[in-house]
Amino acid sequence: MADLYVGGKWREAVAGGRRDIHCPADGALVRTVSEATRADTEAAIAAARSAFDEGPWPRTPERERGALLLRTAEVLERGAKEFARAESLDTGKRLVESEYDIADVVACFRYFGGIAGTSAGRVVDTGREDAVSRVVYEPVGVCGLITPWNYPLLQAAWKVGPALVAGNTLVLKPSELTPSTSILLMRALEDAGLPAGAANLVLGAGAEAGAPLAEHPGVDVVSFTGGLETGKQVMAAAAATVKKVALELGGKNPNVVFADADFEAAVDFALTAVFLHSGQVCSAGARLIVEDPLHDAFVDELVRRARTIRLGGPFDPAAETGPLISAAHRSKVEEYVAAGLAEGAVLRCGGRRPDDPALAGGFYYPPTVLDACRPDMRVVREESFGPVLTVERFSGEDEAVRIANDTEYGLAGAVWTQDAGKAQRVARRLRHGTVWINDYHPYVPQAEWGGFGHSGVGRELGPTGLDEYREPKHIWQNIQPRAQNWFRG
Ligand code: TXE
Repeated sequence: MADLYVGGKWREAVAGGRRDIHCPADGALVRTVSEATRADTEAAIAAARSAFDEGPWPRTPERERGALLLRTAEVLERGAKEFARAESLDTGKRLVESEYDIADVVACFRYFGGIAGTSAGRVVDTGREDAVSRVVYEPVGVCGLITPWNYPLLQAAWKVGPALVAGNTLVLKPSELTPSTSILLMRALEDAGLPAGAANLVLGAGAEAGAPLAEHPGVDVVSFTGGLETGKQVMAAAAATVKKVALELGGKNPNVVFADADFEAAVDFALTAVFLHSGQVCSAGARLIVEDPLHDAFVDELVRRARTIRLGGPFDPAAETGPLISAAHRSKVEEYVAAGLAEGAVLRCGGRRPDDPALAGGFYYPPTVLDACRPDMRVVREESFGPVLTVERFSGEDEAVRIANDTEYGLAGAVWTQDAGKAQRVARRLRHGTVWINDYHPYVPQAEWGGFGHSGVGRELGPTGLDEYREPKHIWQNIQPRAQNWFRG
């Protein structure tokens, strides 16, 4: 099937490569897709370049570009069932989670469609009567958008929405493991009337199909969501052509629970914080940091409930969470658990593959709780990206903040307390891009998302998420030009 989208045409990979996509829940073949090589990505960059330099899209009024995004949101909403099913088959996540994701995708397109034309620039006071000045926004140019496998369509929407509304053209390269919804997204943009070449799609492995988006001089900005090590490679490659770079590289996110927290709610959210989507969430609350007097009762209850979480495939109504994305990823999670135990962590539950034969065909790993952890352990410092919760303990506000900030990452975190003053103080001191108070996970497209430290560069969503795709330009006009005679001769 022709499933690369280049210059408004559906085509196959020039070298004829194909890749099988399997559902991580049971190994079933989902589809076979084209496997792009550098030549395909270069063709897509050329299409995006000419659509930017000569096509109508950058010159289309921003309100009209916004209207196209709103039409796309309609198409997505109408096709939500098909999108959700495709997302679940590729990722193995529960259908209900995919349905939430698609609703979030629709909300994202509506947000960026809705703010189109609302911040056209500003007039600047020159202090002179003979000169006027204003700042306007221009699109950056051709955007290379590289997305991961945990929220395939949502991550694409966070990039494609603002890139298009700002008047850029783009090449999207989704994870090679989860291409299906990106194909559907291109069809939705086509249905909504996007001009040829404004959005292009290549499918395939990172080193072949993705790397040119960071390296190629024809790309002006690369926006990447994925792992820290790949993010560093993308940033280094982008330096050669001084591209703008936006990176979201995950986190090792603290969930801080004070002794005065609402016990039941805090336990409940501590479970969803880390075990939602089997921990394959960049903002997963993988570090539970509990105040001393509460520690024992809290962890006992958490472990009791973690043991009851039911694993299963996307369409199993009894399942509460699904498999990991791949065999390689499950092995990585297992290595982190082993490393934690070797460094002195105490295994409270999970820690080995389930023996239920019904789960044997998928990459399942059970909710795992490691107690008695310290900030210097590898399993606490590095992202396992699996259903693995490490537990640390603290005494008092200052120590809570010190431990929660003792990480190279800084994407998200939470604080649980019924003392509103303490909640606000701690929230301000946490060096993380999102802080929840007495909650975990909610976000809205109106608010910025992104990280401090190694969690990345730049922000997605919110007005700043749009700014990543715009260049401010200062236009100065002297309305009564007269010779200055600075040089007298
Ligand atoms: O990600 P990669 P992987 C973390 C998580 C996970 C780890 C590795 O800890 O265990 O990353 O996962 C493309 N040039 N996150 O290996 O490699 C790749 O094809 C250009 C956190 O799956 O970072 C895919 O499209 N692109 C994260 C995308 O990069 C390249 C979500 C991400 O893949 C490339 C997922 C290259 N040289 C994993 N190499 C989050 N921030 O939410 C690969 N890619």
